[in-house]
Amino acid sequence: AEGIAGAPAPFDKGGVKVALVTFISAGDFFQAYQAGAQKQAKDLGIDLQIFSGRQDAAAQREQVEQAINLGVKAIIIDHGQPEALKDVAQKALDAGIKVVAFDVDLGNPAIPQVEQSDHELAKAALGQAIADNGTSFNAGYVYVAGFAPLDRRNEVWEETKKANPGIAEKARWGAVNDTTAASVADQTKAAFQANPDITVVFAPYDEFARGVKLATDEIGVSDKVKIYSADVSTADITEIAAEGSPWVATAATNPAVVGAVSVRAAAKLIAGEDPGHNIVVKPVLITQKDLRDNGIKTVEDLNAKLPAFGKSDAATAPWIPAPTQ
Ligand code: SR1
Repeated sequence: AEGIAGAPAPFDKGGVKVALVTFISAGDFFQAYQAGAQKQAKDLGIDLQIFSGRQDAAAQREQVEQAINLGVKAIIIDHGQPEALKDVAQKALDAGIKVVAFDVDLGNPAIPQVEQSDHELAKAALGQAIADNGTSFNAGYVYVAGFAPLDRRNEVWEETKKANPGIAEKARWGAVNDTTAASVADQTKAAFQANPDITVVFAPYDEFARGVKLATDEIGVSDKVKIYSADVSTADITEIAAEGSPWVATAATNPAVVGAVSVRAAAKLIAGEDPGHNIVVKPVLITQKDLRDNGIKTVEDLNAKLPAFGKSDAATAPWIPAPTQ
């Protein structure tokens, strides 16, 4: 890869090796995140090697070790289980390798943390749920503990219930695996069978929301239920905007932007610059009505309509080229 004229070393020469070690690789969010990271890497002359996660903590740990042995200049760790990663992340730092974490708290002051402002994201989605349904409703909640973004969103869910005693959580379910949406669909059917009075589902991960919609469509209750989620992709937009869809709002960043920010943070560290410790990409609220009224059909349409969604100023520098779309 070519270097960037006027950039600090080693970016003036190009060919800088960086690893992106993921925990979850499947699904629209993670694919778009990786694509955004890869685009920004290309523009920076970075040779980005992506290690695919299979929700396997031992394998991810092993991949961090492999990246260290490859002699990369930085490792981006995308999700994962902190206890399986803390010591190998420290091993990388000890070897002079910079480390950036996205959505996994490694509790290390030398490791910047990229996140999406999950509290704000959950507040936006739940604020819309209350605007649409009032402060008294029977809710279903999709959650899996142990993932930093889901745990942060859960804090807001707990606060929201506390502040609104009329919100009754009738059932809670969730799964994160190779086929998250299908697993959540099966669980949703069981939850609705036991609690047919659920009218609102908070499903703050798009794979969860997709699973809930699959189930409510299949059991014929989509006209009685409203789904509020996190994340967005072009496929999600199609599902949300579809005639009769129960999926009425989502709060989301553009995951490609988050991927680009993660790579820029790593690049700044390599160049000896400080990207900040907490690097936050702000979400926007997207409603079914917005999508329909504005004829938004793709993530590219959202980029064009909502500049705050399509780019982020986080971890920028004059020598870092803006990512090409
Ligand atoms: C299992 S964690 C899934 C979440 O990670 C990212 O933060 C995405 O927003 C997704 O909702």
